Amino acid sequence: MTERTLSIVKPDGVRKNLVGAVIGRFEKAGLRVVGLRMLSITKKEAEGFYAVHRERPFFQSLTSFMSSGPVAVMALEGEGAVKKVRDIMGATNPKDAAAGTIRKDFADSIESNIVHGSDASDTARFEIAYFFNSLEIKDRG
Ligand code: 3AN
Repeated sequence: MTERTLSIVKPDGVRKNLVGAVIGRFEKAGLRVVGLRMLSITKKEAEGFYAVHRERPFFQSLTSFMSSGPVAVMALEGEGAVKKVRDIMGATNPKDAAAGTIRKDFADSIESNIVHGSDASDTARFEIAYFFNSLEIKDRG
């Protein structure tokens, strides 16, 4: 099924000059970039984005990290896009990530793990709408 997902090159990925490398891996896997922006999000905006993790012990640290520098936010479209992106990213903790995944190759820790990808199609709809307006990306209808 053709679907959309949201990915973010996190502040550590931008600091390490990995924006192109991350997008390249997605494109090589057949995903199309349908929305793309550089943003510097505030702590409050990061808290809104990660609201589902509000009660988790790492919430404050995660939202501080996500607002610590610019991020590259993108909407990707393709066959099974949600799972494809998560497979290319690798496990949340780079120590557990499979060889050849973005997190295995580039991430320093479970928090500074280079990249975000939506975990399901409905989450993706919320996350894409959080960062892109209707001038930038249209509903597929
Ligand atoms: P994923 O990004 O692989 O879907 P989630 O949704 O469980 O992982 O977690 C969201 C983000 O929170 C992760 N990308 C990571 O940066 C951070 N995170 C998850 N677990 C931890 C943890 N135990 N300690 C610190 N940060 C964490």
